[in-house]
Amino acid sequence: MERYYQPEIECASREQIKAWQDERLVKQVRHVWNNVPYYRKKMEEKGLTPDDIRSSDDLHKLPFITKADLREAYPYGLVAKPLKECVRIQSTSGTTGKRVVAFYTQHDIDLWEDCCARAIMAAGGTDEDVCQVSYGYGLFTGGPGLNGGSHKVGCLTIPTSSGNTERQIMFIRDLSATILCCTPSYAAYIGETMKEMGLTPDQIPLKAGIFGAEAWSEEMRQDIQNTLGIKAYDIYGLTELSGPGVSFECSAQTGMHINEDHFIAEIIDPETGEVLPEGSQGELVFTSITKEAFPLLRYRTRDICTLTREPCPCGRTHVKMTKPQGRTDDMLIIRGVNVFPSQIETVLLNHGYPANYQIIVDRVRNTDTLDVQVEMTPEMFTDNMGEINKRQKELVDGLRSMLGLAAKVTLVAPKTIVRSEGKAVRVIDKRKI
Ligand code: DLL
Repeated sequence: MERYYQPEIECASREQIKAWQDERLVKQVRHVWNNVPYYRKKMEEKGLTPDDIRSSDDLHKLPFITKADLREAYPYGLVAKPLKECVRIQSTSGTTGKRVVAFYTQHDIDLWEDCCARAIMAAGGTDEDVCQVSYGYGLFTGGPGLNGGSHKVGCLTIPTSSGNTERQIMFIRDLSATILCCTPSYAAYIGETMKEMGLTPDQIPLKAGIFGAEAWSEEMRQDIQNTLGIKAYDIYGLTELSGPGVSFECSAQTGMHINEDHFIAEIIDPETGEVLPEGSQGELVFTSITKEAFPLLRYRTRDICTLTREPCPCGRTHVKMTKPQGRTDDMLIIRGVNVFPSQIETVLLNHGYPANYQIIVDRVRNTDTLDVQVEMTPEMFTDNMGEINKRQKELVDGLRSMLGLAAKVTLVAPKTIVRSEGKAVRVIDKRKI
């Protein structure tokens, strides 16, 4: 049976959703115009005033906002509420440049946690469940977001945060956790550790997992589902918009419903900025229409995906996004060919390898090189060079037909590639361009 947290919203008619979006967008534009000089300036540069935005049909007129804007306005330049009304910040990991700091009023936190509660109930969660939150807590939004959602559903919540994998497994077993929330790469690692401890899926009480914060393929989903004996649901979000729960998967497991009462989604051509028709693949752009402290209008996520409003068997009416195929800034251009790490992962998993791999890109004598290091499982491990060469060649062929590119593949011994407890680092680009 499909479960909803807020059925009157999640299953509302398309007309009702559009009416909410129209009204909230108009209000939001006035809010930022009145309270954020940075936005007002950007709108003025385009010759716009709030009167030009009368409904969501006018959304395309507004300027985009990008990560560069967020950095320029750091730390307080985009805050739309007096600081005394803000109660929390969260922040991205910020591997390059300045961190992005997002602000929340109590109302913003409430709505964010509602979105996470919707995700948990869509994964079958109820107040009878024990939900272990193994996303990192702290500045990262994963732990706090799912923690709040779990409380709203009424689950018994175990805030383990990430790390200490054997203790994670101990809690899952001792406290009979039924739902696990963490990154997919950490879920795979937990599964691997359970196997090493001699545990089979039927000895583990888990029934569902809510995994996101990084790209993961369908093949990886199958792998995790089999190892943990659960149904694995995807969840998407970003700090700039609140955190996890911007969209989430339902029982159909065919894309993630975007919480359209809070976010308006568009797909644009990343080169030209032009809005693309429904069904086209492109860059996802979000406008947050209910956030008070840190509202973003037409924020370019750099995530690449497709939107669909085909009716969903779960009964939810909100638009669905496909799993992000990658990020515009994740895409590697290797000898002129566009390569997404997710394509490489698909080839590896299709050949029976686990998702423990590293992609090393370099430039040698003006030519790009692509080296994929792939870990063997203990069962497939061999030191027979003939056998290793044969398997490496199979993967090279598989990658050539997926990417149209010659790659070098190196099979490495089990446990050589560092495991991730949060977001996995798959790509090392050594090129200095
Ligand atoms: O990763 C929020 C989150 C936490 C989502 C827990 C889901 C679960 P950031 O650290 O700001 O926020 O990173 C946001 O991560 O733009 C995507 O590129 C990527 N991402 C998030 N969820 C998914 C997903 C959190 N399900 C960036 N699939 C986003 C693929 C994802 N990529």
